[in-house]
Parts: sequence; structure tokens; C-alpha cells
Amino acid sequence: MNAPLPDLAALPAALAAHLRGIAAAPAPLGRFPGLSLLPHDSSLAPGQAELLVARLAERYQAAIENRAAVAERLQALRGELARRGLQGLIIPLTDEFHGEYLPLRAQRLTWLTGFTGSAGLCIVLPERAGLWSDGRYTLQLRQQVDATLFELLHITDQPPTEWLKTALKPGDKLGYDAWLHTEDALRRFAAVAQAAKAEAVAVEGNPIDAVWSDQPPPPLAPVVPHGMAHAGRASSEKRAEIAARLAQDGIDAVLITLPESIAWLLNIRGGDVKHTPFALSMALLRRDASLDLFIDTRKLAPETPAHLGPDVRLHAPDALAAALDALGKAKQTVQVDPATAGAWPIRRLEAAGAVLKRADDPCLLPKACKNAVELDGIRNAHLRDGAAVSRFLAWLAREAPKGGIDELQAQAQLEACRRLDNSLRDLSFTSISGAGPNGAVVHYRATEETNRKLETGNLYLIDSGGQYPDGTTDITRTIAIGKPTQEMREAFTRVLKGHIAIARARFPDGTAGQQLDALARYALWQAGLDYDHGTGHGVGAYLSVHEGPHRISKAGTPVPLKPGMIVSNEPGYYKTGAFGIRIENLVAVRQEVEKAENGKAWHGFETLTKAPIDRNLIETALLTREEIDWVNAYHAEVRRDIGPRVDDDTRRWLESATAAV
Ligand SMILES: [Mn+2]
Repeated sequence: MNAPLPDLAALPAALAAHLRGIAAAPAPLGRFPGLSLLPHDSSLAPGQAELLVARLAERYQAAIENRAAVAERLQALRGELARRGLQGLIIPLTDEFHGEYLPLRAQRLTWLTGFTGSAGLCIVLPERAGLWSDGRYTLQLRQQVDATLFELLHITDQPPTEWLKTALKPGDKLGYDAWLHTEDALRRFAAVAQAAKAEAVAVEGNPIDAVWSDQPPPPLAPVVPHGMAHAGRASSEKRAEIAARLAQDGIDAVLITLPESIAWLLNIRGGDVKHTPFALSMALLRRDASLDLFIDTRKLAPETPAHLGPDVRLHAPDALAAALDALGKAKQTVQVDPATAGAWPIRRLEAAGAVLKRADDPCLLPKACKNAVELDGIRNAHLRDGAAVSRFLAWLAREAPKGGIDELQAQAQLEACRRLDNSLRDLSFTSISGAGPNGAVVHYRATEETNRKLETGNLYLIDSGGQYPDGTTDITRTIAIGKPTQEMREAFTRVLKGHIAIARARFPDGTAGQQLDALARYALWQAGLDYDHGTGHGVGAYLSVHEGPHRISKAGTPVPLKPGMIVSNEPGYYKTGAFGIRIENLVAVRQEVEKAENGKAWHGFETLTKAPIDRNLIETALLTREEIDWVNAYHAEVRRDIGPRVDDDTRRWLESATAAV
């Protein structure tokens, strides 16, 4: 380790490129899994690859967020646009996979503006530039972005389409990268441009990439088999089932652009973006159940090609265009999901002569309905995760009253408890650890600047989860530090009543989450209270912690809740400037009655998450007998299942934390 680190430029080109790709991938739990992919190379002494990659990753991150370079970058982009005969460019905060997390190379908006929020859109014109985000980021926009370079705007109060009406001049050509927008979004921009007598035009190659000299490459994290012990169904079986439906519908091939769909369909897992174990890739599933996978094969672990089998043909990512052209030339009928795919491949197929069938990604529904093996795995993952959370809560009960613990320490302690389980692969998202008024910020992330102490008389909210090979978890607990006020207890109990109403719900087959949402709010509504977020989101099986197509929410498409679907049950209440409350368990839809009186099946929920709910915040006078019974039965289950999995101190605490109310 004492040998000086070699310069990347002095290394063999293939090795240097490999190291860059590994550094451009996330490092879950502090390790770069891509290091295992490196072919043995004598140009590096032991340990040097690790150091090089870590240093490179830091440099990538720092360069993307280097706000001192923003003016120069904006100028370079305007120069590039002028060279291409364009007057503008739309820069969304997304990539061609349209997922929740962006790899470093796709963080174009941050690179250009300095803004690091999770929602944003930028439009650059020759004299003006607009940068939009939502209400959560009003303050952050002002702190991070130079308002002399960008007009800082609110996405719904001053929508970009309104701004463009006055900012575009007749004859202007407004560029966009068709990979990064859905057809719907582009239709809106085209209409606005036309109204201004301007034109929205697709670019060939993203103009930002052309001026971003040290842009990180696509990430390289290992793609490994997700074996039958966890997946429960062979990929060949899944492919055959979907292919049979394609054949029935007269479809020759379906283009799959969602990495989570590919991970499910092929029983593989990766690590190309944060907290989500999938590999960035695209695929064409044919009606004969064979599949073309467009992926950087350097990512494949040695055992993966054999696991994929001979019916999965491997291609480089840039071979997709030619494959789409070939489908068009053969006049094939191709299915694409316009809600999740960028417009680029759809247009390419149409231009090449393919017959387009716009329909939902066929993997979404079968992926959402977990099979018996997956459900068993998920139950197991929740037992281990519940043990970790219980250890943490017991620690909190001991330490918090002494004072001195802050939000960052608390979330680090919970992570340390989860890491005691060797199967933990990653957190399933960045923990939300909010004390007092910070708990009322729904999407809060603690930083050194915002970090608060857990003070007596306050509530503390922690929303967190783990990624395990057998399941993905997501749990929120709200804890009283010291003695809570009566207002806190009443609000908490009303949230709990909503949580119990969902947990105990019974409903006929065909019922959608939309119809259940009000059950979670009813007790709050009676007191004139509510919460401004959905009640539940779907959760993957060692995949995305947020997945569709179902959810429990006021809005959205009503997708019926089917047996095997995992969904969160997370009502809350937030008093701005004072405290936040959320109680979140994951539940699985299960069939309760196969055939009821009306001939329909009836469903309910099985609660998967196992950790105590703070008894100090429960006002039993507000609960019905059935609700009290639910709390006591739930806590008895937690005590029975988690007790044997924790240390003596935690077990003693668990006894009192789960005692009957
Ligand atoms: Mn959640």
C-alpha cells in the first residue's frame, strides 16, 4: 500500500476505463462492488485499485457540484447550442431510464446549475435561463444557484410552458434530448413552441455531454444471478408467460426500458444507481420468449452469462438503435410503454417502419405480485430488519433521555444495527431522521447544517430501510423523547387509528388502493387534520423501495390490489415548525376468502414489519376495543418473533415496549 498511486493516464487504457466505470457507480456501505470485476492486472499493486477508485469517485462528485464553474459551463453550453444552430435546450433531471436515481454521468442539471435537489428542470436560451423546482426546494434553489445566471422558478406557480410563451422568439429552435422526455412531455413543449412561432427540435447526442469534458462514464457494478431460492420462478418461465401473451395480442417484440423490469424478468441484480439493486440496461423480449439484452458485458459477474442461458443474447448498449431499425425494416409489431420510456426509441421504431403498440410494461403487474418464495424471503428479511430496528429503539430509549444525541448520530446508530446482519447489501434509501420541527419536513434529509439534537419534550421521526438479498424493507417509527404533550398523543393516536384501519381492512377483489386511502385519514379528518402525501407505495423484492403499478393514494390510476402485492401503510401528521408523526409498516395483500357470498374473492393485509410502536404516544381512550386488540396482538407478535433475535438488553426493553396497552 506504500507504493505511490499511479496516474490513470499512465495505466493501460482498458484498465483505466474500467476503474473510471467502477468509480462512477455507487459505493453501498462504503465499498465499490465493481472492484470484484477487475481483471487481474499487474500494473496495479494490491490495494491500489481501491484507492484510485475512491479518489476518482470523490473527484467526480466534487466536479459535478463545483458551483464555481457554473458560469463557464453555461457559457460553453450556449456556445455548443449556437454551433448546432439551436437557440435553446431543455434539461430535465432524468436519464434514459427515467428512474428515481441518476448515475453520476446523467447529473447534467446539477453539473450545469449547481442545484442538487431531487426535482428540477432547466431551460437555457441565448439570453435567459430558467431553473424550476417545487416548494420543497425554494430555499435550496436560492442557496445553491446563482440567480444572476438562472431565473429561479416554482414548477406549478410559474410553469416552464408559461415562461416559454414569452421567452421564445419566432423562429427559435428549442432543442431537447428525446431519450429524456416522454412523448406526452414533448407534445406539451411542441405546442408551446408552435404557439410562439418557434420549433422544438430533437438533438443528436446531448449537447451537455459535448461540453462536459470530465463527464463520468456509465457505472460499472456487478450483475449477479438472483437465484431461485430468492426469485422463486425461473426467468424462462416468466419470459414464456409474457411471450405467450404477446403472441396472443399479435405482438412480435416488446421493448423494456425499465431496469427493474429487466432485473425481475431475468432474475439478475446489479448496483448501478444508489439504493436500488439493478443494472442499467434495456431489452427486447421476442414472442418466441428469447431476449436481446443491451448491457455493458464488463458488468457481468463470471457466473451470470450461464445463468442467463442461451436464449438471452448479449449486445452492447449502443447496438439498440440497429436492433430497433431491424424490427422496423421487418415491419414487426413492437410494444412500448409510453409512460416510462423516453420518446427516442418510439420514434426510432416508427421511423424505421415498425407498427407501434403503446401499452404498459408487461413486467409491472407480475413483478408486483410476489410469489410464495419471494413472500417467504420478504418475511425473513423483515424479521432481521425488525431485530435491527428494535436494537436501535432500545438504544434510543436508554440514551436519548440523557441528551446529546443528534439526528445524524441516531441514523448512524440505526445503520450500525442493520450492519450487524451480514446479509445487508445497502440501505433502501437515505434515512429520514428528523427531530422536533425537522420531523415535520416530509422529505427531510439531515445534514451538518440542519442537524438537531433529540430534545426532551420533542418527537423524533425516523424513516429508513434495508436492502437484503431476500427482501427490501421500509419502516417509520415516531418516538417521544421524554414526556409528550397531549396534542402529540392525540395526533399520534389518530394516525395510529388510520394505520390500524388499513392493516385490518377487508375488501373485495378488484378494489384499488385509491378506495382504501380515506380509511387511513378518517380519524384525522374527524379532528380537522390531514397529511399531504400518499398512504402507501408498492415495494420490490430486493428491488426498488418505490415500485408500481399499485399504491394507496387519493390520486393515480386505480390498479386493483392483488394477492402478493407489497404496499406500505404510512399515514402521518405534520405540524409545521413543531413535530412530525408517521407510522409505517409494509403489508402484503393476501386472499382472506376465496369465494364470498357474491362469488368474489376477498382480500386483506398481512403486516410484514415487526418493531414496537411507541406506547408512550398512544391515548387508549381514543381507541376502540378492536383497535386496542390489534395493538396488543401486533406487539405480542413482535415480542414472539423479534425477542429471540436480539441481545438481552434489547429483549428486556422489548418486554415493556410491547406490553399490553
Ligand atoms: Mn415508505
